[in-house]
Amino acid sequence: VAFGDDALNTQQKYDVLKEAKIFSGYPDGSAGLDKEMTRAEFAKVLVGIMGLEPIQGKASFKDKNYKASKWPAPYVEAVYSAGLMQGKNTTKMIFDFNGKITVQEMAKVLVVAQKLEIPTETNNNASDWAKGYVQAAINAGLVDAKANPKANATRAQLVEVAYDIYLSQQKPKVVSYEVK
Ligand code: 6LA
Repeated sequence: VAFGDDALNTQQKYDVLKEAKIFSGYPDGSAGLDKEMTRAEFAKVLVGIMGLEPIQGKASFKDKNYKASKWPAPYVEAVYSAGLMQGKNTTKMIFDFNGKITVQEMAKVLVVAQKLEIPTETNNNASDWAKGYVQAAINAGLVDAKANPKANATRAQLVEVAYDIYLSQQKPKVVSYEVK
């Protein structure tokens, strides 16, 4: 792992992300690592770590109470437009922005964001659509093989994944150029 990242525990990774204004934390100052997050909250985190621009004035989804004027929409629209999240039903256009994000959904976002290779062999209890994503995340050491993929993700699990994506975005890009 680059930069000795493994030296940081989850709280320290959270502190880095909080300093970068990606997580806000709770009014009492706690990280709430045992708590869960909604899909909209995670979309907001993703916008921060991927450096996306929130998209104003648009509401692509038909979820009840999903409106361009409400806070989740610009973040949901940004991750949708970037191809990081597509929602739960692309025919009915349901995002489920108030639903809790699960471990397998988190794994999919991680794999898409990091462009991880999806293995052909899987050995996990995820839903069919998620088996490859979860296996890729397990193989990359970013999801515990013992975690229940269908369970809601904890903020601790989300911090680990968010930090990994955040770091990969901070690394200098390799620029190739031709010398004539
Ligand atoms: C439309 C579809 O097949 N959605 C899948 C899956 O791709 C979705 O992944 C994420 C991370 C998302 O992109 O929003 O969470 C919800 C998942 O829903 C799945 O269908 C139930």
